[in-house]
Amino acid sequence: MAAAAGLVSSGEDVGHPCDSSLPRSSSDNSDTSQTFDDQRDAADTMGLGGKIRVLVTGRTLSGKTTLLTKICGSSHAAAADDLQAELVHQHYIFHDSLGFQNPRETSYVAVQRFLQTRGATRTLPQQVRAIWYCIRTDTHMFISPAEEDFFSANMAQKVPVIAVFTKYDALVTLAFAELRRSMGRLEAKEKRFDKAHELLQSRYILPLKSFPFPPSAFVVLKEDIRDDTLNTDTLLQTTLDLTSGPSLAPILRSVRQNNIDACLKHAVAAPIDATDVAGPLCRFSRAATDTLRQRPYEWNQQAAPPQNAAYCTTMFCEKIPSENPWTNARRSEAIAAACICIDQTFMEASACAADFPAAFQIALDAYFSTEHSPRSVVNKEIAKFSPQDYREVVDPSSSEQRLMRKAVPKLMEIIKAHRLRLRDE
Ligand SMILES: Nc1nc2c(ncn2[C@@H]2O[C@H](COP(=O)(O)OP(=O)(O)OP(=O)(O)O)[C@@H](O)[C@H]2O)c(=O)[nH]1
Ligand SMILES: [Mg+2]
Repeated sequence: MAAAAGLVSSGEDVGHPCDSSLPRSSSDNSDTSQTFDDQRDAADTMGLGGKIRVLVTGRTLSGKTTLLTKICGSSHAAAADDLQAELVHQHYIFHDSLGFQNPRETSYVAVQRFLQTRGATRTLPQQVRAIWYCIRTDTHMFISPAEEDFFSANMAQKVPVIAVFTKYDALVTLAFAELRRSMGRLEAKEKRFDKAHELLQSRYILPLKSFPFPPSAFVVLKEDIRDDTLNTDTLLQTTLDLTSGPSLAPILRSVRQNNIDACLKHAVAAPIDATDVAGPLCRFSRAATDTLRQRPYEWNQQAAPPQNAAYCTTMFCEKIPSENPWTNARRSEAIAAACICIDQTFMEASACAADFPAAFQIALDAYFSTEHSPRSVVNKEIAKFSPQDYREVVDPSSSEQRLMRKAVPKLMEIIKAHRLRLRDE
């Protein structure tokens, strides 16, 4: 028999993070050893040797649980209907979903929620790093409504998807039957594998590739999954290729973004009453630096020493001079400007500028530039706040009866909606 598993095609290139349109700071000394870099982050992560979290999902009765039982051992079957259950393998942590055919099924909605929740987590080990989307090839439904939805609506977001074709023996039998209509038994037997490969391409792979968010790779399990001879080497190697090195960069970026966003509420709420408008800058910068510092694989510590907050405060105050007294709107504009520029610096500019202050200066210049003027759009939205937005009310999202100002969540929404992105993704 042919190889047990076949990689049909794979791959998605992630460009170098510094191949960007970001203007270089004049102080850039091109000493790349001192710069923050997504790719180096990715390399560091590999060195940590953490297990890779994989979601196994897809078509009903496509052999997902059988496959995982084979890979992880027989104890798995008992937890097969619990998506949260972790199946621990030497190098992987698997989650086994119940299958679906239609996007309205509860198991599909559960997968959707699971991916959203995991996507919002703040450490790499908590993130789903790959999805095995299993598709059985023994039925007449080549592409299901669930697949149409999954690969059109970008359900996987930044997580690479491997389409895993199962029950391939049935497709070979079908290929043989089709060939028999026009040729003798011996000839059909000889040509049945080529014909099955052709059917796989035309009925499954080409339609899947035509979706807006297609799988990153396609793997065929050519043997019966229940057989002892099942070989999963290609599947596991493809998973490793898609979850390490440069391929990891989008997930690392999203973890970093989640961490910065976690600091945002405090960065907005604390200074909204304060007279010192440089406060948001320092608070946000310190909180974000401290948070990211705890996770060395997500942040290069050298890139943001704490004293940088002081340099950045000076630069910031040159753009927004102190006012006495501050109006609510002016204070909100300053908070938004500080948060947007710091977010930009942590997320992008420091990947290419010489150091944190240089990167922050680039962000400030872009935000305050008259050419693009993101600042004017943000300020127009802040101008729509009413005086009541700045008064204290009970925070409905808090379990304790905590007081907050409506302006805080509104400002957070505005900041998130107007992230300053200078680099072409
Ligand atoms: N012919 C054939 N049958 C298989 C293969 N793998 C699994 N099966 C059978 O297919 C049926 C479904 O297998 P499961 O592993 O439970 O499938 P699943 O995808 O986990 O199903 P759900 O969780 O209900 O979506 C079982 O009866 C298996 O014994 C295979 O490679 N070939
Ligand atoms: Mg199952």
